[in-house]
Formats: sequence, C-alpha cells, structure tokens
Amino acid sequence: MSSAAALKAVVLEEARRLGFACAGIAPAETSPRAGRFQRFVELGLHAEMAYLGRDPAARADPRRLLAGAASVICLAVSYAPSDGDASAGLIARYARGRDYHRLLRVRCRKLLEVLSARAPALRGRICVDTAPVLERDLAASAGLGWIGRNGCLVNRRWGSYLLLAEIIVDVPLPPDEPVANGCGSCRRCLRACPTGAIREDGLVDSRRCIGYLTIEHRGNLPEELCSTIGRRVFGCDACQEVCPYNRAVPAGDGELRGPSALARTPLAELLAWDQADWDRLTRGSAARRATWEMFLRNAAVAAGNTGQAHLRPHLHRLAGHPAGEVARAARWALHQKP
Ligand code: B12
Repeated sequence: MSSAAALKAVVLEEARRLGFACAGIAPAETSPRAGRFQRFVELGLHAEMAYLGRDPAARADPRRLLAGAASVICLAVSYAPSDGDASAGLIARYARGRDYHRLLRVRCRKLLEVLSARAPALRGRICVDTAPVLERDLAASAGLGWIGRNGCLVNRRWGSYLLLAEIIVDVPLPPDEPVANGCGSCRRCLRACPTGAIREDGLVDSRRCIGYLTIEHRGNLPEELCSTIGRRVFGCDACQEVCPYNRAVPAGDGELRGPSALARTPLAELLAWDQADWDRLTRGSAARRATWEMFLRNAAVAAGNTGQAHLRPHLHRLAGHPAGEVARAARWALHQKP
C-alpha cells in the first residue's frame, strides 16, 4: 500500500470510530459544476443571503481556502429520527438535538489530530457550514451520495438526513468515485414542496423555500406564502420526508437526534416566549440562528395556520408587539378562518 493509500485508510477508519456515517475523498479542484452555482446566484435564487453572491468562483474552488490544498476529506453525520417518525413538527429535524456545527468541528479536530500524528507536515482546514465551499458538491464528488432532485445529498443507505463537513488537506489522498444518481423519474419532493421552491433544473429558489423564510429571512414574511408554511416554526423537511431513501434508514447520531427541550416546546409556549426564554431554550442549538423576533413571527403564522381558538389570545397580544414583522404576522394569523 502506498503511503497516501495508508493515510486514507487511517482517515476512513478514524472517521468511522468518531461516529461519522460516511467519509470519502474529493480532489481539491474547481468544481466542474461551478456553472450551476453561478446560475443560482445570477437568477437571484440566493435571496438576501448576500454572502453567497460574493465571489462565486472562489466558493467553487477549495484551493482558495488552504495554500497547497490537494484533497478534501468529506464527512457526514446522520440526524435521522430513531423511530422513523415522519411527522413534521415545529422544528426541522436537523435542529432538534445538539448544534451540529460544534459537534462536527470537535470530531473533525480529533480526526485532524490523528492524521497529524501520522503525517506531521500535513496541514488541514476544517469547514462546517460557514466556510465558502460547496459542501454538497464536494460530498457528491467524494462519493458520499448524489445530489437529489430536492437539492440534498442523498446516500443510498443513510438517506438525506445528513449534515456535512470537510477537512481540506495539503497532501494528496486517493480520491473516491462519484456514485450514480438514484432519483430516477421520482418527483415526490417537487410535488411535496409546499411553496413550489424546487425548480425542474434541480436548483432551489431560496425566496420560496420555507427553510430560508423561517431561518434566514428577517423582516416580514411574504403574505402570499404564509398559508403554505403550515405549522413549521423553524426550517422545513417536506422535500425530505417524502423521499423514499429516508423511509428505512438507520437511527442517526444519538447526540443530534434530540428531541431537545426546544423541540418539545408546544406552539402555545413559543408564542408566549420572552427573550430570556428564547435565550435559554435555543442555547446549544442550531435553531439559535433565528432571532427571538423571527421565532415569534414564525410561531404566529403557524398559529394562524392551525386555526386553534386557544392560541388567539397570544395572537392578540403579539399584534401589538414592537417588532413590525411580529405584529404583522400576528394580524395576518388573526384574519385566518378557524
Ligand atoms: C445557503 C444554504 C441554504 C439555503 C439555500 C439552499 C440551496 N438549495 O441552495 C436555504 C436557507 C434555503 C437552505 C435550506 C436548507 N438547508 Co442549507 N445550506 C446552505 C449552504 C450554507 C450553502 C448552499 C449553497 O451554496 N447553495 C447554492 C447551490 C447552487 O449550491 P449547492 O446546493 O451546493 O449546489 C451544487 C450541487 O447541487 C452541485 N450538483 C448538482 N447536481 C450535481 C450532480 C453531481 C454528480 C455532483 C457531483 C454535483 C451536483 O452543483 C451545484 C453547484 O456546484 C450549505 C452549506 C454549504 N456551505 O454548502 C447548507 C446545506 C446545503 N444545508 C443543509 C440543510 C440540512 C438544509 C435544510 C434541509 C434545512 C431545513 N431542514 O430547513 C434545507 C434544505 C433545502 C433544500 N432542499 O435544499 C445541509 C444539506 C445536507 C444534505 N444532506 O444535503 C448543508 C450542506 C449544511 C451542512 N453543513 O450540512 N440552505
């Protein structure tokens, strides 16, 4: 075995030991699909996520992040529910347990330490969501799965309830082969998306994606989409819930699965939250990305969509909230038929 192949064997063994569901190697080079990302930005599908529009060419080339980058170690953890629960819930599945950013970073650091002990000259850069890289594209190149019609990375065994991380390294490791796309003619995700955000060309229009609207978008929610948001307060799994590959998957990582206290909080309590409640219940959770005001705004819309009379006193109170987007959402909700 060459020394590169031996080092790769260490990566794969250590990744398994650390609890990653899948691991693979992609070459550190410009993505052959960079044009897709360019189109995504040109069409404005990134909505108000301005950071995505900044220097798209750099985002498609991991060598911009580490001098001498040669390979990208691609890793995934599963957050699949243990009971195969297909119900939607107020909080998207990926945010029902511990914050994955911290968990993945700690595991990546441990993996990097093991590699450095074997190859002391090796340098690596860990990316978990925040670095300007195309994580799904890299994972697909490394053979972790294929990009499904819903835009998510899908693995034949683990499905798509996966979160991704990468370690860019400056030593060449033998790359893996991409796997064949398994979506076939299935269009369940396209049909299931409540807002029609998934385009035929496989790009997701963030301006319509409930994940975007409830997690990233500040200010008023577009009224024409409010009734389609349903009971979702943070994120959306509609396009993954219907995916046949998510039907019988192994239980995900115990630390990510949840449910946390936040994931168990009923809608009536969310509507009554003060800022201290938000601070306490979102601590250590990826759901902290949405502010207190966004939670109240989203909860008000969800309450309107349930039509439940016992939530109306909360909505009357929120209709006078100082944050305009909260007051407006509450007023919209009060106008919905019970
Ligand atoms: C911005 C962003 C969003 C935006 C935009 C989503 C989107 N579809 O682009 C919003 C806020 C809407 C969002 C929502 C969600 N997100 Co998000 N998001 C990101 C982020 C930060 C950037 C994604 C991006 O660059 N999008 C632009 C598009 C064009 O790029 P791309 O999707 O990478 O597209 C490339 C591939 O599709 C590739 N490609 C297409 N076909 C093929 C075929 C082959 C063979 C290959 C190799 C490649 C390939 O070409 C494209 C260009 O290179 C990433 C983290 C990251 N840094 O990558 C997380 C990330 C994509 N999100 C993630 C998650 C979990 C979600 C949600 C499920 C959360 C939720 N429950 O609400 C939803 C899913 C929505 C959906 N169906 O896509 C995970 C996805 C994991 C997975 N299994 O795929 C990521 C990777 C975060 C992570 N570290 O795990 N997200």
